[in-house]
Amino acid sequence: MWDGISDRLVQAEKIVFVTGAGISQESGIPTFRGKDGLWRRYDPMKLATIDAFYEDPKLVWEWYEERRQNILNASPNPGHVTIAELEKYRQVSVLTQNIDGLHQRAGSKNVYELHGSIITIKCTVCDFKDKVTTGFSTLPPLCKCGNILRPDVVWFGEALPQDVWESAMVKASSCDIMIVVGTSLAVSPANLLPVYAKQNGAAIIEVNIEKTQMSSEMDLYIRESASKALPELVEIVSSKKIG
Ligand code: BV8
Ligand code: ZN
Repeated sequence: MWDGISDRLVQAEKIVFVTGAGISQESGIPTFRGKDGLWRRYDPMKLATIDAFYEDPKLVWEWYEERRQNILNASPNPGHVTIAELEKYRQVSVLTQNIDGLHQRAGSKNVYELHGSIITIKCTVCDFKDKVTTGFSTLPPLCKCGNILRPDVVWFGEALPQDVWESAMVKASSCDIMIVVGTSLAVSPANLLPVYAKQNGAAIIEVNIEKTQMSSEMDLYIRESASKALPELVEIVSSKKIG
C-alpha cells in the first residue's frame, strides 16, 4: 500500500497526522457525513451551532450526551494505536478534528484538538471547565454558578482555540510528511492544513475509504480503512531509527 512513498517515510523525521471522524468510525463512532451519518432527522450543521444550543439547549445536550456515552464506551482501534506507537520512532504530531479523545487514550502524547473535546465540559458564563466522564441526570446540566454548562467543542461559526490553531499551522508547515486520515476535508480552517504542508515541501498522503476534494493533490492516496492501512507504517518506519 505504501510502496510509492516508503523511502520518504523512512527518511522523514517529522510526521504529522490530520485526522477526522473516519479514523474513529471503526471504533463504532458514527462519522458526520458518511452513510452511517450522525443521528436523528437533524443535520449536525444545524445542531453543532451556538444558535441551536441557545434555541434549544436540551435538544443539543441530548445529542451530545448520547454521543458522549457512545464515545466513553468506545475503544481506540488499530489506526489510533499505530499513530501512538510511531512516536517511538519519529517526531509525531496529531492534528485531530475529532472530539472523542481516542488518540490520547491510544497513547498519543502530541495531540492538538482543533475542534475541542466532548469529554471536557465548560460553563457558558463563568470560567468553570473540567473533564466529566459520568452522565448527567438532568439536561441541560447546570454549573454551580447556576448557568448552563456546554460541551467544550468548537461549534460552526465559532473560532478554533487560538493557541491550538497556531501550533497546528506551525506543525503542518514544518513537517516532512503529512498523513491525512478519515476526513472529508469539508470543514475549514482544518482543511487548509494539507495545503500548508504541501506549500512547505512535505509529501501528503491520504488514507480514506472514499475520494475527497483533495485526493487529486495528494502524493499518494490509499483507498483503505484506517485500521487496515496504518499498521503497516510501523514496520516501514521502524526499519530505520532517526534522531
Ligand atoms: C470558523 C465539533 C471562523 C462539534 C465540528 C458557510 C456558512 C457558515 C460557516 C461556514 C461557511 N463556509 C465555511 C464556513 C466555516 C465553517 C465550515 O467549514 N463549514 C463547512 C461545513 C462548510 N467552519 C467553521 O465554522 C469553523 N470555525 O470558521 O470560525 C471564525 C473566526 C474568528 C472568529 C469567529 C469565527 C469551526 C468548524 C468546527 C465545527 N465543529 N465539530 C461536534 O463534533 O459536534 S466540525 C465536524 O466536522 C467534526 O469536527 C468533524 O471532524 C468535522 C469534519 O468532518 P470529518 O471529520 O471530515 O468527518 P466526515 O464525516 O465529514 O468525513 C469522514 C471521512 O472519513 C469521509 O471522507 C469518509 O470517507 C472517511 N471514512 C469513513 N470511515 C473510514 C474513513 N476513512 C478511513 N477509514 C474508515 N474506516
Ligand atoms: Zn458557571
